[in-house]
Amino acid sequence: VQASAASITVDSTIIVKAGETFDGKGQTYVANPKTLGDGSQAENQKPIFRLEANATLKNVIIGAPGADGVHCYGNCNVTNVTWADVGEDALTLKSSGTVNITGGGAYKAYDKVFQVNAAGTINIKNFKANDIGKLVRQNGGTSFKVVMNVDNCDISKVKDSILRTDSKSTTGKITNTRYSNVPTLFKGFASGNTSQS
Ligand code: DGU
Ligand code: CA
Ligand code: CA
Ligand code: CA
Repeated sequence: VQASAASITVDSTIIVKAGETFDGKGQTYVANPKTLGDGSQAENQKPIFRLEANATLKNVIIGAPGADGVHCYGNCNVTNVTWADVGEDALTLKSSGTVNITGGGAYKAYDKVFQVNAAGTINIKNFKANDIGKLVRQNGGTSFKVVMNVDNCDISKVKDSILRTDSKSTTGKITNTRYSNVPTLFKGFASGNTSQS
């Protein structure tokens, strides 16, 4: 990890070990495009941060290139993390658990912000998103159950939808949230599995 005046370039994924907290103190972290990924839509880029079970990431700005953002292996807490220019995606749940995203925001996501590749729960609270494809996407074609909750968020300029799944057991709930320029709130859910208030 090399520090510069403006940002910290990450050459190899920063691992936050089980139960530990990484506090970025408001500094900006960017991927080394040669080692982690260029933040394009190419798959198989590496994350800037890998959170092991029950790890916490807080007070971080992820700048460009964002590569594959943050990977969570089990429960994780992501507090006051802002993706200034989302790379391939912003955060992925890689193995089952509960992801709590509180505060922060995501901007300039060509496609997905939060990618869910394992059963679990994603709680998004007090979060802003602008200029995105989708806020949450359960991995296409999967049928495991994901509980998606969005509360007190501010979401604007969305191309596709806020929450999207192909799973008939997945649920989506949006409360107390402001939208502008959002074509669809929920896509692919079974009837009765969504609520908005
Ligand atoms: O099915 O799993 O886009 O985690 C194909 C792959 C793909 C994932 C996903 C991700 O869906 O790579 O970024
Ligand atoms: Ca992807
Ligand atoms: Ca982007
Ligand atoms: Ca990805």
